[in-house]
Amino acid sequence: NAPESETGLSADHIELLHAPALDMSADALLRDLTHYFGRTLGRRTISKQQPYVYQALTYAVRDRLMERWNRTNIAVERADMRRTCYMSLEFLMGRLLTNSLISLDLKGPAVEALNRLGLRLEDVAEREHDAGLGNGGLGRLAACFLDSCATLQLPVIGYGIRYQYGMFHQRIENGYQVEEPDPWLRVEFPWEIERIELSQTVRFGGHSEAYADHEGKQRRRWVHTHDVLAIPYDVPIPGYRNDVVNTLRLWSAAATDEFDLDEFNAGDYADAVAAKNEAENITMVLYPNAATESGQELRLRQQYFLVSASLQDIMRDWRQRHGDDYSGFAEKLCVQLNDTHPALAVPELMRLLMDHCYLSWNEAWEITSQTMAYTNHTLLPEALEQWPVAMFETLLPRLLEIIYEINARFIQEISAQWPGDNARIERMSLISPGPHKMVRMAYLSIVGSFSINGVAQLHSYLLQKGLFQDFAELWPERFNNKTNGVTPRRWLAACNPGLSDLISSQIGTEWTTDLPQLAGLAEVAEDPDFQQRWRNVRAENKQRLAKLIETRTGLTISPAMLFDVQVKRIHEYKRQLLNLLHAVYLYDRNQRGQHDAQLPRAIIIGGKAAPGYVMAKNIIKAINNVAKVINSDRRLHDKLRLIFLPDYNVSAMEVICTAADLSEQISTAGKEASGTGNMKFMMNGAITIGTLDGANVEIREAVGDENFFLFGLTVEQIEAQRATYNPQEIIASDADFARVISLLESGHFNRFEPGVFDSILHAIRDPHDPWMTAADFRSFIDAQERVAKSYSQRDLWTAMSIRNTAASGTFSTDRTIKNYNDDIWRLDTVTPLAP
Ligand code: B1H
Repeated sequence: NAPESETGLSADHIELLHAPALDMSADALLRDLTHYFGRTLGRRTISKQQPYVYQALTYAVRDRLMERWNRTNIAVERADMRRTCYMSLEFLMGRLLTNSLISLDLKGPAVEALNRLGLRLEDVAEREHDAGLGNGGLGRLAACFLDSCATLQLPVIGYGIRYQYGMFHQRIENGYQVEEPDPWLRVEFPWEIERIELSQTVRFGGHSEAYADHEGKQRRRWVHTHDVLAIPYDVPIPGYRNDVVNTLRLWSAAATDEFDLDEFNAGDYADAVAAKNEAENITMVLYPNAATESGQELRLRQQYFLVSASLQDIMRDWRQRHGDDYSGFAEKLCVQLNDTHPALAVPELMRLLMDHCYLSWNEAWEITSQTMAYTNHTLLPEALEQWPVAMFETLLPRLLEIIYEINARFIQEISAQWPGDNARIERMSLISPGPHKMVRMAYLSIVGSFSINGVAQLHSYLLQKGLFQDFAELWPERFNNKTNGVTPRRWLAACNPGLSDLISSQIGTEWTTDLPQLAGLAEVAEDPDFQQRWRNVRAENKQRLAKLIETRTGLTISPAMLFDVQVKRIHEYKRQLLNLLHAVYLYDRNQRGQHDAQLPRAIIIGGKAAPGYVMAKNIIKAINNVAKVINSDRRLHDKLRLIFLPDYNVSAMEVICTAADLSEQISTAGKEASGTGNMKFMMNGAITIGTLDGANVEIREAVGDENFFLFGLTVEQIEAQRATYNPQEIIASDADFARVISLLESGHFNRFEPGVFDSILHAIRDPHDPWMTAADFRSFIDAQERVAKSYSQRDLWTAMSIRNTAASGTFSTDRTIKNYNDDIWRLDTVTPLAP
């Protein structure tokens, strides 16, 4: 028996709760900041370039999060609340300081504290590196979800990987993309708390064998494995002014303390230690593929590492509260799989329940398939993950056995329902046929989940009609839609303070947590005074973006121009090429003195290409070449500019989305699952030019056709015209299009670089072009002419802009998360313990 402490608690388990809650005033913040700056960080002098004031302020803010974090966790634990684990290989968090200050209602005090040091919050916040642990939409969605879960008081924990190197930085050299590493942890990341006491061991390799337990029961175990240590780092996720602080738990790989004794005894001590380095490689780098280029064994290791460490963490927590009774597991826990990247959670939970907890197959399967839920994010067949069976055999032999067993039982189920339908079995099998057998991760996810959702109405519909048709026929009740959103805290309140204040002056401040209230702005859409104030704010924002562009490219643009913006990953289906064709078209008309082309316009394009995606890199080169010619033509200076903005990321978007007039959402219909940039632009008052694809469909419905520039073929038309698609003929029969193509062919944009446009021209003219760029050219040009006409009517454009913001209320992740919770998670809300 442990001795009684003075507090009367047993000494081996004292909960050391904080003394009085910390002061939230500017004075207290300044005192703490000074303490951390001088005493903890050991710095004496403040300089603009250093990160130390930022770090000291972050420590002070973190202290204030910490007490709320504890009080949230205690409340969840005491009530043994049902929880959701959001499992994702990507969390694209961006910067955290401003967001945390706003959530804690500490922005005013922070501004004041810094003012007393002669500093501005914007400058200090700029010192923070983006946490770039994601590629694009999928990773940023996960980050927005965490914000909304905390704001809605839902006990949701994010599980991810703490990559040493995040998304690469992009430089442009002679028009080409050059990748540079992002060693974001080089300067300490002050938001994380290492929790080495919660480390887990993850196994790889070895083999699976049968054995008899002490009762003589036949069991299986995984032996002779190479083990890797998983160390968790927790990041606090504050809700908006509600004292809730949730957790993002990121795993980092390290070598275990054990040595290979054979090598050790052979005297190769140093080699034995050095070999341990390999373990750390697992979490070294984020794979920069927006649409999978799969097959890399290290990527499979990452996926299993995340899944196994997280599920073991969940099991440890479970045993603490429930011992060996797993009967209520699925009632207390939901695991949401962010695409198929963590799909190994299905066989891994089976393994843990059977091999470690000694449950039967049926018991384990009941729990697993009632716990997992799967979100699909893409219809592109090339992005559907498959892993070679051969890779499983060497890397994850025990999991492969379990996958085979899941498949065998699943095929029995199909045979029972469709006797003799072998074609169906082959179509639906978790293992693809052929000499190089593959595990189909999407099918594994579907079979192992009670809910399967797409990310926009159209996308979910197409999933059920196409890609997953067989499964939707078998289990229609499992399929549902959850249209994406974005968090209005980061994507309006924090990034656009000018517009936020204007909005609040009109409709009050509740919109930050009840975004549909923005609808109240429609009333003043035509009010001249409000319109003027709206334009003033936007003009300031455009100035800010112009400055960013000047810093990054040296090019100056006038805020009087129409800011026509397309920022997103570079991919053929997103059709940056179509945008480029329009730029060349405008250039050509300007050269010929055509009057309708005189609307001053700055076309701004930004985005990264996957390093191995040659075509995407060629598109970047082409944009830069055309830009160079346009931008060096003095006569065009105030009329047309084309800008490629390098190193597009979350914090760039925080500037860009507040300043765009026109939002380019021009993917081939049926290819963009949802899009979320489209929502950020709309919320901040940009008007969309777009196809009927992804969430554009819902955006247009919400704002009305008269406030949206629609163009292009529909999904049905695309599919109907594909067989007879003849781009050469389309080009030949359209004089403007023909001029654009011949200008690109002429060498005008690549005088001393023959051939750099060849692959692009070939793709546009290819009758098998999957993206059918030529098919939408004329319709796009016409829509752009409507844009120009509307923009030249100042008041009309302002009204359209206000109406877009007013109609964006449904695109908050608060709404998305409520949908997830109502239909899938069914969590109660947590009230943090009172201080
Ligand atoms: C989306 C991805 C993705 N869909 C593979 N799929 C990856 C696929 O590293 N990989 O292997 C990474 C990401 N990302 C995007 O998800 C969709 O294209 C968008 O339309 C959608 O808005 C977003 C969020 O749902």
